[in-house]
Amino acid sequence: MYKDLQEFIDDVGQYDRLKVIEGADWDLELGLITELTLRKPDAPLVIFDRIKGYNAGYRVLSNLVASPRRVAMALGLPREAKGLELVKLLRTRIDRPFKPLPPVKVSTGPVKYHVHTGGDVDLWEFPVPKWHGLDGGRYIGTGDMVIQKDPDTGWVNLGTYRVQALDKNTAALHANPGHHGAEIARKYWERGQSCPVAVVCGQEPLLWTMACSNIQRGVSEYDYAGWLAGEPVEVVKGAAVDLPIPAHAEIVIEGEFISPEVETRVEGPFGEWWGYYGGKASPHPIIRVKAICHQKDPIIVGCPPMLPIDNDLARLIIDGAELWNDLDRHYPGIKGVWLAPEGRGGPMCIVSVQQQFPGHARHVATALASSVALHRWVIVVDDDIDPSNNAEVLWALGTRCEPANSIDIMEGFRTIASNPRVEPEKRSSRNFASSRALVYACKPYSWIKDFPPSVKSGPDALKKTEEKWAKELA
Ligand SMILES: Cc1cc2nc3c(=O)[nH]c(=O)nc-3n(C[C@H](O)[C@H](O)[C@H](O)COP(=O)(O)O)c2cc1C
Ligand SMILES: [Mn+2]
Repeated sequence: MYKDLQEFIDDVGQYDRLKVIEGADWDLELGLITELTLRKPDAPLVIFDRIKGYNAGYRVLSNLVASPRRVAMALGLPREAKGLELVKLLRTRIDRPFKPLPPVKVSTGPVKYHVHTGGDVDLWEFPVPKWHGLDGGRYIGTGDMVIQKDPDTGWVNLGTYRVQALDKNTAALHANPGHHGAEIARKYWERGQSCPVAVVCGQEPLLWTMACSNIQRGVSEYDYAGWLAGEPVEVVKGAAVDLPIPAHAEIVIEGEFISPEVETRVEGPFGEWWGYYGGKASPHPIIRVKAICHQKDPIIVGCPPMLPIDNDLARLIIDGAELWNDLDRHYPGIKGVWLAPEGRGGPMCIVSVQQQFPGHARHVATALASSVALHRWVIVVDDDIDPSNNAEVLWALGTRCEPANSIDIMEGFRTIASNPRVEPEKRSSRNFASSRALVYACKPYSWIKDFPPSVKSGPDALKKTEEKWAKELA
C-alpha cells in the first residue's frame, strides 16, 4: 500500500501519466478539463494547482484511478495488467479466508500539520470545486471517505458519500439508504443523538477504493484494506471526534452528522454517477463541522461522475473480483465477471461461463440479478468471449442471442432515487424499484455442440503465422 497520496503521485509521474495544471478556476473549469482528459483512453492523473483565488499548494486532484495502469498500481497488481486480467489477479489474491488486519494507532501524523477548531474552521479555505454546470453548489467530498462507528458493535465503516460545502462550518452529506453509513447514522438518530463523522477528502488509492466498493456489512474497510495489502493502515485519533482517521490523509473534516428531524438544508442537485441529474435538490441532513485537520500542502481528491467514462475504475475491479469469487463457490465454469465502465459499472454486468449443464447460464444470471448491487443488465457470454472486450461482447449479442427466447425480465428490485429511469409516478410515491434483464448472449446449451463454429482461426495457427510473417506484420 502506498504510504500516502504523494508517494502514489510520484510513482504515477514515473510509470504512468501525470499532468499538473495551474491557474484553472474551481468554478466549472476543473470539471471541464477533467471531462476533456477522460475522452482519451489512459487519461492522465491531473493535479490542479494555483487554483483561481487560492494559494499555491492548495490542490485538487482528479482521475486518481482512471487508467488501467493506475488501477494496477493502486491495488498492488502487476503494472501491465488490463481489463479482465486485473479482475482475475485480484480475485486470486482475495480468494483466501478473510482475516481482518486492523489499523494501528500512532500518536500523530502529517494530517495533523494544521488543526483548525471552533471559529478557525472554514471549508472555503480549500478550493472546493463546482464540477458541473447544473450542480447546486461546491462539493468538497466526491473522492472522499466518510468514517463512522456503529454505536452497538464498534464497527468502523468507511464509505464514499458525496459532501456539499454549504457554509464555512456546515456541509450536507448524501448517503443512500442501504449503504452502511446511512444505517449507522440512523442508529444514533433513533437514540436522539447526532452521529460523529470524519470525512477524509484525499487519501492514497487503496483504502479509498475499499471505501467505494461493496465490502461486506460489519467489516471495516480499514481491516479489509490492511488484509488485502498485508500491512495495517496507520491511524490517529480525530481532533474533535473519537474516530480513527488515517495518519496520512490529506484533509479531514470532523463533526456531528445531525438528524434530519433536528435540521436539514437543501442539498444538490448534483450530476450523478448514472450520468444524469436524476435526483433533485432536496432537504438533507447536515454535518456541523467541529474541526478540520490537513497536511501542509493539502490535496482534495475529486471523483465527480463523468461522461463518457468515470474515473473510479478500481472499485469495478474489486467488485467484479468479489462477485466472481462468490459465483465460483456455487457454480463451475465461471471464466470472468466484468462490470462495464461504459455502462456505469453495476448496471452493466457481464459474465463469461463455460456451460456445463442445462440451466447453467440461467442459474448464474439469476444469482447475479439477486445481488443487492444495481445490475440492470446481466449478460451471459460463453467462455470464448472476454467480457471486458466490448467488440467480443457485442458480437455475442449480435449473433448468439435470440431475443424471443434469450431474455428473462424480472421486476421489483432495489434501485435508488438518482436512477434516471424511475417513472415520475413511481418517483412521487417513492417507489424506487426497477427491473432487471438477464440476457443470454451464449449458445443454447441444448444444442451447443451443433452451434456453427466461428471463423476465428485457432491460436496455434495464428501464432505460427505471426512468427513466420513477423516482419511484414510489424
Ligand atoms: C465516486 C463515488 C461517489 C459515490 N457517491 C455516493 C454518494 O454520494 N452516496 C452514496 O450513498 N453512495 C455513493 N457511492 C457509492 C458508495 O461509495 C458505495 O456503494 C460503497 O460501497 C458504500 O460504502 P458502504 O458499503 O460501506 O456503505 C459513490 C461511489 C463512488 C465511487
Ligand atoms: Mn461498508
